[in-house]
Amino acid sequence: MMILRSSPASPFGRKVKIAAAVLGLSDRIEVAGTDTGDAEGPLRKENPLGKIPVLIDQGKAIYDSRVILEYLDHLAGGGKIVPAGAARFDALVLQALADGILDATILRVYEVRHRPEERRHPGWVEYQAGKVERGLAALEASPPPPVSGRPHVGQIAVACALGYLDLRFEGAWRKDHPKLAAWLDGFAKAVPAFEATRFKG
Ligand SMILES: N[C@@H](CCC(=O)N[C@@H](CS)C(=O)NCC(=O)O)C(=O)O
Repeated sequence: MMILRSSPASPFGRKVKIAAAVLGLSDRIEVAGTDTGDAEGPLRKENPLGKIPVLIDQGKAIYDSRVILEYLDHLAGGGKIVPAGAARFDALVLQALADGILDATILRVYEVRHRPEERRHPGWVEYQAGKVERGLAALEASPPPPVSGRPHVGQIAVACALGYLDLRFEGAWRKDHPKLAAWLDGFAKAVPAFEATRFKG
């Protein structure tokens, strides 16, 4: 049995859960709830960066989410969610864009969660928000290919990024990005694991 260290609301952990589901590997993975603020638990020994998700397989720690998705694809025989050939780089760049949107969104969330109000820096928050806005604009101008059958890593990552914006910013992105909203609806229909992994806290 592999262990996935994650938390229910983690969008990067959600990438791994969706990937495992579409590859038929979910029953080989046990999810262990993990608090990234816990200095004494195993997380910081397994991943010195103290970030989730981490996948433990036979005592070996695998991170970050991109590497875990690649690893699960390898376990499933390869070329399933990480396409082979030229399509590989389109999928990986799409994943990098979606992960970058997530990184910037998470920094905005942490600014409020971890920094006292008088020490917040609006210019820095706007700088992060700009990354999200430009990323969403690029995706609206050129939405990911619709999902038919199994999604690839780029499509999984975009769905998790949009799902996280829904969770933390009440779906405000939807109004100005109708094509992307329609794309996400299509993803949700094609990939039941998306709804199944939604954080309902
Ligand atoms: N590049 C990493 C990002 C992971 C990440 O930012 N995880 C967040 C939770 S969703 C985290 O662990 N935050 C705690 C911290 O940054 O210390 C990945 O793809 O897995």
